[in-house]
Order: sequence, then C-alpha cells, then structure tokens
Amino acid sequence: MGIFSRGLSKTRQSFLGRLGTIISGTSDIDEDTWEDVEAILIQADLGVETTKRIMQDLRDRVADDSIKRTEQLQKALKQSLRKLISDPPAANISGRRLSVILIVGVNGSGKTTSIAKLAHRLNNLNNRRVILAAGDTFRAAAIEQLKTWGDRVGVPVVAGQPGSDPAALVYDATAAASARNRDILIVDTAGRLHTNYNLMEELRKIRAVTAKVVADAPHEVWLVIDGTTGQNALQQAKKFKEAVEVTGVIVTKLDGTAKGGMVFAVFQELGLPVQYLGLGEGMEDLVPFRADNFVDSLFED
Ligand SMILES: Nc1nc2c(ncn2[C@@H]2O[C@H](COP(=O)(O)OP(=O)(O)OP(=O)(O)O)[C@@H](O)[C@H]2O)c(=O)[nH]1
Ligand SMILES: [Mg+2]
Repeated sequence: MGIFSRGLSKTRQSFLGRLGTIISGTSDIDEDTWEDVEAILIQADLGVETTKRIMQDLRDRVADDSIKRTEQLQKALKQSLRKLISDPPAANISGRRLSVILIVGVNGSGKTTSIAKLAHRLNNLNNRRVILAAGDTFRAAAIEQLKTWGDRVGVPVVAGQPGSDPAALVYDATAAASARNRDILIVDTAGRLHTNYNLMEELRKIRAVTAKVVADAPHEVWLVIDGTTGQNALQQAKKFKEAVEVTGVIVTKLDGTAKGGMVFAVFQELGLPVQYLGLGEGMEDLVPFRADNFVDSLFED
C-alpha cells in the first residue's frame, strides 16, 4: 500500500465503511439510498454545493446506464467524483535562472512543514538547488523551526532578526538566491488571518519585492490549507486568492481526518489546482496530487 493510500486511510474507512453498508444490501436503489449517499458526501466534507453537483451527476449516470441495483452505485460514484478533479499543471518552476515559490496561509495550516517537505523533494529527489527564506520574522521560534528543517533536509536558509521587516528579508533572500545560483527559492511567511487587512497588505508587499529581483516572480503562490478544518477553510482561501493571486493549493493533514472530501470542494469552489497533499509530519510525507490515485485510494480495499 502506497503513501497515498496509507495517508488517506481515515477518509477511506469512513467513506467506504458507510458506502459499504449501503451497497452491500444488493437491493434496488430508492430514495433512502440517495439520502444515504448524500449524507456520506456531506460527512466527508465535500460541502453542500459540491455534493449537490455530484448527486445530480450520479442520478444522471444511473438513469443513462439503467443502473437499478445499489451494488452498481460504487462504480458510478467513483466516476462522478473523478470527473470533478484533475491533475495540476506542471509547476511553473523551471526554464529560468531562479524560480520563486511563495507559501501563504492561515496560522498553523502547515506552511513551514510543507516547505521542508517540498525542499526535500525538489532538492534531494529532483536535483534542484533549493534555498529557503525565513519570511516569518514575527516569531523567533518560526525562524528556528525553518533553520532546523533546513539542516535536516540539507538546504540553506536565509534568515534575519525576529521582528524585522519580512519584505526586506525576502528581498535580501531573493538577491542571495540569485547571487548563489540557486534554482528555486521557497519563501515562508507568517500565518495570518484572511480578515487582517494589514497583514494581507504585508503579504502583497512580500510578493512585490520578489519581482524587483527576478522578473515575473513569484512564479508560484501556493496556499496551504489544513484539511481538517473543513468548509471554514474555503472561505479563508477565497480571501487569500483575491489578495495575492494564489496559483495552487497544498492540502495538509489529510492523514488525520476522515474529511478528505475537502479536496473536491477546493476544485469546485476555488477553481484552483491542488499541487500536493500533506499526509504526515515527516519530510517524505508530501505527495504530488494525482486525480486517479486520489479517487482510487478512497475506494480501494
Ligand atoms: N499529521 C500531519 N501533521 C502536519 C501536516 N502538516 C503539518 N503538520 C503539523 O501541523 C503543525 C503546524 O505545522 P507548521 O508547518 O508549523 O504550520 P505553519 O502554517 O507554518 O504555522 P504558523 O507558522 O504558526 O502559521 C505541526 O505540528 C506539523 O507537524 C500533515 O500533513 N500531517
Ligand atoms: Mg510557520
């Protein structure tokens, strides 16, 4: 069993467990069946809008294919779910001297840990020369946390003093990354609430200074969403999307939740590609998002 399947086991157990009781009955599909399927989707945190869309698609599919029996529903549901998501485009982080990835999100969503995992993946598995910027200057512990990860994965970290201006630090880090011929700079930022105007303004400044050093930077802006926070996270995400032109999403902590349905809602309601999933706390626990794998691991025994 791969990391994808292991990491999603909680979602799978609750999802398939409940679906199993519905479809094991081998009875005819009736209104109760539809209600049960709808309840499962809502509980897995697909959200009301997305659930409605799936139910409609599923009803159409059942009608078109003359599906009558509950045991045929699983395959149809799998197809309906698969249709909602797609593989992300290749990350826009090659083909130039230095590419910049800016990582943003609310407090505690998993930004710094995801950066460490990304650095490990890109630097150690894909042979890209990565460097990190400790753009969360707000907390001393945040700088130390990133430095510790940098040591662990073998990637340099540009850091300043706690309390210093994050935009100035990020400017310096971008210049240093360029001078040191690194391929990819990943910028950590302090967690912030989407409702805090000053902090969102600060994020726009951080964004803007990278472009003073490298044309068109940042090349990717990835929003880190805590997969356990459910529908709440979608509202926050919409604000981030407006404020800093987010280009993709990393959904974290899916190993700790039965609510993996969030991922479908991200596609439907945010219209942003999911680039990676966080499925644990270790440096290996970040997997590129693949739609087939994701749906398969929700249904696999
Ligand atoms: N189980 C699990 N835990 C995770 C995952 N990603 C992050 N965490 C944990 O979540 C906690 C917060 O992670 P951080 O990376 O510090 O989060 P952050 O967004 O940088 O937090 P702030 O900088 O305070 O805003 C840590 O204990 C991480 O180990 C994941 O995919 N799975
Ligand atoms: Mg952090």
